[in-house]
Amino acid sequence: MYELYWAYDTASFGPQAVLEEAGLPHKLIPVDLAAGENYGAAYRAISPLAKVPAMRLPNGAVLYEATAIMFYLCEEHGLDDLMPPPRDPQRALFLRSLFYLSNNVQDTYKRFYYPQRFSTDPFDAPKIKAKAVEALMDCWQPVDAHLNSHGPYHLGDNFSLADIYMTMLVTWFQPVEDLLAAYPAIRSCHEKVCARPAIRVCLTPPRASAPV
Ligand SMILES: N[C@@H](CCC(=O)N[C@@H](CS)C(=O)NCC(=O)O)C(=O)O
Repeated sequence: MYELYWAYDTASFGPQAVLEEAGLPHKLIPVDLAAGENYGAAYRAISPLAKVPAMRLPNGAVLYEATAIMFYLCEEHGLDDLMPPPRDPQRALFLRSLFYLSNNVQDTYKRFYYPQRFSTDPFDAPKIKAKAVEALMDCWQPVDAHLNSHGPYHLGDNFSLADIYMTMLVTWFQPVEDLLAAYPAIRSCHEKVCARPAIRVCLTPPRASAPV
């Protein structure tokens, strides 16, 4: 059974969505980011940079990096519908879309969510965040253009990892309606992805613990 170190509304969405889509047995292990649990020694031994997701394989090995985990699951379980295999005609544009999302769009969110990490002066944070919003709007433009010409999904009629990754990153935009209003092809793809039962599981917030 896979053990996914996970927090709601984070990069653990991507691996969780692949596990759910493929119906692979797994256990979610919540990591309390708000309480700083990720910075404790126990979690650092799992993920040296103190990030979620991380995933323990049945053989005990631990993977981190959302894209790597998603790739691994697709390869290991032959999920060719989610990830075109080498020499598939759709493979090249698939790789472009997925790595554009993870290397550019996802990376730009760091400036929005962790502005204090980008300056020695805490008073710079509002300006860093404001600039990050501008950069995000620019980053999303090629995604919308691609979906507009190749959609409704990144691979035309075929739903794939790239769409999962896109929806994960769309949900991080605040307010999300500003992004969706500017980019109709992203909205159309995002709505299709969100309607999938497996994705709905991943979008559902965890229930608060019962009071003790
Ligand atoms: N490149 C990593 C990024 C992971 C990442 O930044 N995770 C965030 C949540 S979305 C996190 O754990 N942040 C905690 C922190 O940086 O303190 C991946 O894609 O897995």
